[in-house]
Amino acid sequence: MKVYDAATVRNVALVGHSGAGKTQLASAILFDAGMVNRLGKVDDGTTVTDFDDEEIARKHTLASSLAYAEWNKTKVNLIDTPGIANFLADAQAALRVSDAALVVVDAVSGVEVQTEKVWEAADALELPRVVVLNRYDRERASLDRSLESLHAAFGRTVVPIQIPIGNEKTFKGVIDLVSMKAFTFEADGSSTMVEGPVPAGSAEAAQASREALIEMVAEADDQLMEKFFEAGTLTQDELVSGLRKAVFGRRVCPLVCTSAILNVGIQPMLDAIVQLLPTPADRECKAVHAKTGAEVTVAASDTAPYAAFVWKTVADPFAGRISMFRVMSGVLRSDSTVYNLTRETPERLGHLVLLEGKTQTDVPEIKAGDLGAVAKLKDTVTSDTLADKGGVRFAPIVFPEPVLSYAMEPRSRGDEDKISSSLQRLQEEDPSIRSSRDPQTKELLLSGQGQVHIEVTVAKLKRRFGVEVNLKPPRIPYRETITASTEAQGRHKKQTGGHGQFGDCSITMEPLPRGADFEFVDEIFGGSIPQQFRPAVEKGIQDARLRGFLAGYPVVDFKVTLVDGKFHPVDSNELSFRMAGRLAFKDGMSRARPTILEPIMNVEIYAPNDFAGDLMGDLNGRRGRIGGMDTRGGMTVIKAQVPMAEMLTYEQQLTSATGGRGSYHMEYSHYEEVPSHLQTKIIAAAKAEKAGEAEEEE
Ligand SMILES: Nc1nc2c(ncn2[C@@H]2O[C@H](COP(=O)(O)OP(=O)(O)OP(=O)(O)O)[C@@H](O)[C@H]2O)c(=O)[nH]1
Ligand SMILES: [Mg+2]
Repeated sequence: MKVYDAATVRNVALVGHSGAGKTQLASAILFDAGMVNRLGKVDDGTTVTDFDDEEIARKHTLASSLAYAEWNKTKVNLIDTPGIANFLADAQAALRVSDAALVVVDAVSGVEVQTEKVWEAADALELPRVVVLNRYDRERASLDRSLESLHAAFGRTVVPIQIPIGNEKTFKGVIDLVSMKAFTFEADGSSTMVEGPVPAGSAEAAQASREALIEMVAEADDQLMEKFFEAGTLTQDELVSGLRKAVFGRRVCPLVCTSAILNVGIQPMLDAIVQLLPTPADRECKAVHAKTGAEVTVAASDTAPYAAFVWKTVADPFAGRISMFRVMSGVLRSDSTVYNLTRETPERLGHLVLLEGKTQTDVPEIKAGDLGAVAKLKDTVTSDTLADKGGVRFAPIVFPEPVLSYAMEPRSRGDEDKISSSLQRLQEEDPSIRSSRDPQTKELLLSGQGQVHIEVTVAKLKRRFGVEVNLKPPRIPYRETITASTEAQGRHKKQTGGHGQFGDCSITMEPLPRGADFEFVDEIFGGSIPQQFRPAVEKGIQDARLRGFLAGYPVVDFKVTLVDGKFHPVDSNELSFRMAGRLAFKDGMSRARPTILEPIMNVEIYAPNDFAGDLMGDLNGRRGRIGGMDTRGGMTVIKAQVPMAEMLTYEQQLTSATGGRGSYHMEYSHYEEVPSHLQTKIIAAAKAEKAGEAEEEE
């Protein structure tokens, strides 16, 4: 029966820069553990964890997926995560339910931009980690150079517990520095492993590396440090138990060497995972008591009340919704009813399953600490807690706000509704996308983390839901604001036969700090405008400010105070005051010295040192402000703030300038005023667009 106790489970997420070999590594692990009977390859589209059509087509992981390997009587749960920057949120979600991270690093490139991002994410969750130096069979692979970049980025806690035998094409095994044994492989993809003594030629290097490891382990613990000073070394037992403790306390991040494609070093790595990484029972998770709000810790104990955390949802048009969860405490049983504490509603659990990529195995129950999934939950979505009333709730996963929006056009008329409903389903699966309607152009907008993210979402729409859309070029979400305070008045008056229309309001407008959006204050004393019409004034101003003043972008970061007005006992109504509000806004804007704001991005660029000068020059040309520059081994890290409008074509530029060796990460920072010569262009473009639309309508 496939039910595992916490002590026999390890939950690890494979994280790291795209192309480091996470998926291939998962594939080799599953093969060596006998979970599958051939070594699946990313390049052939035959891995367990990249099963989605879009992943196979692109040869990249686009969503986290779950698999498990049984190794030394232990269930190693593996979450293969995407390395492409646009999908970072999914890697972060995976880390939330992991007890350790396997940080996969390319032995040629060393640390890359996404390596840093996942490292930061693991730091924030206080997760122990193992560094897997993969692709060691490639030309220019180097342990020394990789260590140099790892040390520069993350400090000296990264310590080899194995050293490679052979290099590049001759890489065929590793020397384990704890057992001082050599493990060699056929390097042909088979699982054959031969254990032997340390080869004579490597004895000295192995001894020196072992001593460095012993020193780091001793340093991590005061008692061991004393023993180390007395004896000059540690006993084997002290090393083994000390290393485990040091890993757990994040004083040592062990490094192992592998070639996932040739199946070299995978089994010693699995041994290290089982021996050195904490079990769910070793770690306590933070939670909040649902009733009292008190912070509590939850232990992975089967006898505690059940509590499970949903970390991922998959929207399958046929199988329905699949919810992936971690049982944080207690036991979850198939065919039982549980309570969704977040939505405050009962949920019926059907068959609980273990996942091996897309393959499901029914299980009667899933115990504390283990990962599993269940289909067809009614109301449950990502970040929800399943636990009894009065139980504990886990903090929701924070997904990044979208940074880029594209307008979509349905290919066939009448598909609009289907697009909206399908996007809603996809949003359940990927909360970092948004869909909305542009208030000015009425176009359907799809917002996400970047171009790849949007393209993948559009491809999913087609493959899974059969709807096709055309994407228009991305729109920069400019904003407008005011820079001066002013008084303004709006009067709407119409005489049409019987009842007329009359509304009049006086307002003041003043700038607010960036990010404050919009504030409306009613400061009318007495009844110059009757209470029931005042909200209409605010509505009118809201309508108008969302339509913009200079170039059709929403006006933000200002405050309107309603100070006075007039009304007519017969002719005044809501509509009249709404119109008056609009007119007052327009009147005020003409004097409030309006200006245009643009989004500024935080950008981090990683590239080999030789390119640093060119890249800095290029950033200057993009109106970038360089915030810092650092070297990590042979790589330069540049941090800069750059307007989003200048970054739309950056990906292609960086790839061609660095021959594909540079990488970057970008996230939204804040809004800033656009220089005035560029404002003129934005205004002209908006006018041209409007004129074009008017023509179309004719
Ligand atoms: N030579 C060599 N190639 C490898 C090795 N591991 C993976 N590759 C290749 O490197 C490429 C990327 O491997 P993946 O496993 O897809 O990398 P990933 O880290 O999952 O990438 P993302 O899914 O984009 O985050 C593929 O072409 C693999 O065949 C290795 O050890 N040696
Ligand atoms: Mg992958």
